[in-house]
Amino acid sequence: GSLSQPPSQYDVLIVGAGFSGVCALHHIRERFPSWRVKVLEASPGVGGTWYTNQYPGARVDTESLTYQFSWDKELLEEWYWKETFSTQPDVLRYIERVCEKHNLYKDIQLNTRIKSARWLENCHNWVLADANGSEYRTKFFVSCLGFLSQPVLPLIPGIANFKGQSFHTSAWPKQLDTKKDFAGKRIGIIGTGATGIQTITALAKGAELKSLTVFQRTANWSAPLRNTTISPEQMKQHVKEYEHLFGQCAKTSSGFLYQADPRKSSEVTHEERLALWEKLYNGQGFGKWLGVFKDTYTDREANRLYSDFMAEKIRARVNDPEIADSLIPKDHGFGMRRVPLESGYFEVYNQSNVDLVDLRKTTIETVDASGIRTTDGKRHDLDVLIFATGFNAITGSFSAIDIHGKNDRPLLGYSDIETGKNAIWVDHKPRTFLGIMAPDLPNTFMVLGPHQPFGNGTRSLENAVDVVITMLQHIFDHGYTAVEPKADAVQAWGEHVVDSSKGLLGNEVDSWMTGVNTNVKGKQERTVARYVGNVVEYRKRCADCNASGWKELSFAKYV
Ligand code: NA7
Repeated sequence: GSLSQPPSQYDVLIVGAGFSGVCALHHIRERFPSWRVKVLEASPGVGGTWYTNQYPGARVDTESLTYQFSWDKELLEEWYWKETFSTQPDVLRYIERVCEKHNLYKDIQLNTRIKSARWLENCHNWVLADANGSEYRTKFFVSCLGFLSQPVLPLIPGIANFKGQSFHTSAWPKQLDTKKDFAGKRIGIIGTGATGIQTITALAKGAELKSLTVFQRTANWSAPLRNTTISPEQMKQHVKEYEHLFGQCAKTSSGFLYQADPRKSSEVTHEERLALWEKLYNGQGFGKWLGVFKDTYTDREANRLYSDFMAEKIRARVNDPEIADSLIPKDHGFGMRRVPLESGYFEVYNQSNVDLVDLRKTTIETVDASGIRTTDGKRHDLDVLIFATGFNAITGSFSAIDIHGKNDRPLLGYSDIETGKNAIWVDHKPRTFLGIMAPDLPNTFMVLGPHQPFGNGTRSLENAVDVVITMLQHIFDHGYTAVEPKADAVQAWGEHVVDSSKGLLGNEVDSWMTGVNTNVKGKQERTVARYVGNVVEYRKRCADCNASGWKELSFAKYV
């Protein structure tokens, strides 16, 4: 019915109501009160990642105190975080509260999955269409799609034949009560990334499973989260320290509370190394990833020493030496991939009902109606099969929307297809300016898009939203109707992104962070998909561009 109606007209359309979309909506509304602004969100609720990922054990690995918005002083004073690292329901409750408090829901349209976006050069507008065919016209398009929001199933033969219950972790059935419904069941899970590790631990500890079989392709260096509860008295104290905490995050290279130790591993004695490592290992959160000696992720020998220390920790926690060996990564050193934080993960392999299938020793031959057959001839009969197989990350979020920019140029395409070669990002290789804009995509602004720093997500997205606002303000002040990055600015930013990643050992490892996904077309080769330079410098660069009047952008006026 809506097809025949004229499209609604907006000044700004934001796609996605996760932390990014909510922050963008609030700030754009404050700055431009007369503008027609709307958020379109595919899910039935706000929260993005924190709405979607409702698997057991889902929890934030960043201290909640530094993961929340910094701009609502009142809410900062009111909000009580029960734990240092909050559960998914608690994070979701927080973002819902933000929306209520600021009356944001009135401008958020839920259950609206955008399927296409087309730039109209003749009127300097975007036209977006949702899954029902309704169209929305807007001057500016702000993408807040999230960088881990397109779930991916593994390319394993036969997965459609499985007759038991099966689902991706991000599509965890809402009505499922794992304690009750999984009791006595044989559960299989594929994937041991941050999600797999949280899910495996929660399931093994939280339900009387008949068996839990973990199919692990690449072992990950996981290390203790060491979560604690926060008493109301402690919370009162934290509230007084907010300025200091946010100030500290603003000074570190990735927006967390932690900064590398200024010494090199080779400059200190073995005892001094051990002292720091033990302190970090026994401390909370990402300190053990980020607070290490400064050469840990650039010097192979320094990394080997730290990895050996971590390997010993794993060995000490797992009874069976063979299983321990499988759980210790051999193909990459500690911290070269995103370090999943765990709470008793390694110990679950000491339970008699938990099995590890090391896919480096045997691979999955096929999935059939009743389970998995591996190439060593074994059958693994299962009632439930869970895919903790991750996401088509970063650029992948854009692949669910058919986006066409200037001259009808597609945003994404593939080099093995003639028409795909003309795409703006061929084979998921991003080209951007500051990670905020892309060439031939006028009036489009990305929050947490490719080539942007991620780190502590909320700290990064607040900055990205600020940058978008400064660009919009500039456009508004001059009466422009179209803006896009200049070709040389895109080129220079691309080079800077690559340069700042040089020398990092993490570049030599496949993961979503290096743009690789074995299950996704065009993602077989490594690429620098995110900005891994220092966030402090990134922010300064953005501020400098603004101060000098955005010379990197070209502007037009519709006549
Ligand atoms: P990740 O970190 O991408 O992990 C996906 C896991 O699934 C990883 O262990 C993969 O092994 C495994 N996988 C993927 N495909 C297959 C196939 N075909 N066979 C076997 N195993 C497979 O996703 P997460 O959801 O855990 O975490 C994403 C981010 O969310 C995380 O970093 C946090 O920032 C939050 P592989 O390593 O590719 O060998």
